[in-house]
Amino acid sequence: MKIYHAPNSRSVRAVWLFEELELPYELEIHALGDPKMRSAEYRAVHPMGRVPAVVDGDVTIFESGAIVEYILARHGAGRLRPDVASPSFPDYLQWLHYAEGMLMPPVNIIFVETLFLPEERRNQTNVDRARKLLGRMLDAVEQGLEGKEYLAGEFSGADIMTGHACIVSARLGGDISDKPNVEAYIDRLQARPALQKAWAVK
Ligand SMILES: N[C@@H](CCC(=O)N[C@@H](CS)C(=O)NCC(=O)O)C(=O)O
Repeated sequence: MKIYHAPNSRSVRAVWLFEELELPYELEIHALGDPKMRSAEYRAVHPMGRVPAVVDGDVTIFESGAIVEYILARHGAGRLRPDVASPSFPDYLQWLHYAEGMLMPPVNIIFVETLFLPEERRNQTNVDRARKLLGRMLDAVEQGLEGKEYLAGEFSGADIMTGHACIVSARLGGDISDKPNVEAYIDRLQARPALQKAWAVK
């Protein structure tokens, strides 16, 4: 299988997933902002010219959450997701989708307003509002982790999605000083060899 990846982007989630599952993969590495990501050739893989995308034989799939669900369903052999009948299955699904649904929208605003835009076009009001919202979104993760090491009990695809979003949130100045569960969770995830390998791909 092939992963379309850009270092320090959401495609770390796909590489992390393959590493956790010890599945073989080849990489096509892009640099964020490289015009090649908007080429007709790459848009045939991902119509928005983004990462991650995965090619598996005649299947091409994009959206990190969909990639996690697809790989676990077709190649996971029951690993990294609870059985549908398990009491933790709803938690698994909920937290798998929480990353892109709730955490990443304010993270995107903070990224654009603090790093992407030239200084003269940045708007501090938008940053402050997004950081406040992100804090509230992370409160739910704090509660979701109460009494647990991982969001669905055992480590799962939900942690690859929402765990990665928590790490990025903290890096972009989301305040986790009042969120000890999230802080410890981030440390626990960062200690996983599979994530360390995924961060190291350049
Ligand atoms: N919801 C999508 C977001 C994909 C996305 O926006 N990826 C960013 C990297 S984090 C990207 O490829 N940006 C390149 C660009 O906009 O040119 C997912 O989870 O896969």
